[in-house]
Amino acid sequence: MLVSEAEGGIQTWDKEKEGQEKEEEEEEETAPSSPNLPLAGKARAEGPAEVKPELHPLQNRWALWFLKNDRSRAWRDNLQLLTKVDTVEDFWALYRHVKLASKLSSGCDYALFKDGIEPTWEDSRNRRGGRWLVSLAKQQRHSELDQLWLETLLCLIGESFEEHSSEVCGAVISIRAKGDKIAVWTREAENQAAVLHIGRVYKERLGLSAKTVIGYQAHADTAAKSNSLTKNKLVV
Ligand code: MGP
Repeated sequence: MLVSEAEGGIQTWDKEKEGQEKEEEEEEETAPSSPNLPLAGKARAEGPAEVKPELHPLQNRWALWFLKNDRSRAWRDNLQLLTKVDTVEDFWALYRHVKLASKLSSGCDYALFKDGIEPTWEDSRNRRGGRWLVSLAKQQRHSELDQLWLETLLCLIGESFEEHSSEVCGAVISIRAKGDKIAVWTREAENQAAVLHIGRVYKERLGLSAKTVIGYQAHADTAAKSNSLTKNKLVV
């Protein structure tokens, strides 16, 4: 199965299930479920009322995507939606459940995007946008990659960019032999104030030194490029 590299039991997201979950919650508290499947609805339905854990809702629902590069297929066909989370508890259940990014093989990506936005340049909410790109040296995979990705995820779900958090679409980690990459995608490359604010906060949250420069690139430029170098619209 395509996603087996990323996870050991998460069922891939099934849109039809979305409607069914509510019904199941109401009528079947004891329905068997995968102990590893992070579903807020089930957690809410379980347990006697007095010990019901309090769940902490996220401001947005987020979808985790996985991409395993199979060159025999179209790029979009390699993209798979794993699951969605909308509480802090579900986020941690998911994070603990999937493989660390550093353990994925080259060519794989994880992407965490707001529900409803696909992690593609073509999605209408990304089309005019771009990304803050953190390019890592090969040796950073073992020392820093997982920590940087976790911090990126926490910036997203914690809505860390103040009023500009609404500009954030998601983030992608790309495992590559030539050097791994982490990027935060925003929706409007021309919205300079928001892009700069997000870049500055993000760089600080990652703990990057002042002399490390990260660049913001428009997806339109990345998609049109003929080599790996896309010009930076902004740097911090
Ligand atoms: P990549 O995975 O973003 O970077 O894009 P990688 O593998 O480091 O390669 P490099 O070109 O940056 O050095 C690899 C290729 O995947 C792209 O050249 C596209 O062919 C395809 N691709 C990546 N993305 C994010 C998209 C996308 O959003 N839409 C489409 N149509 N193709 C994409």
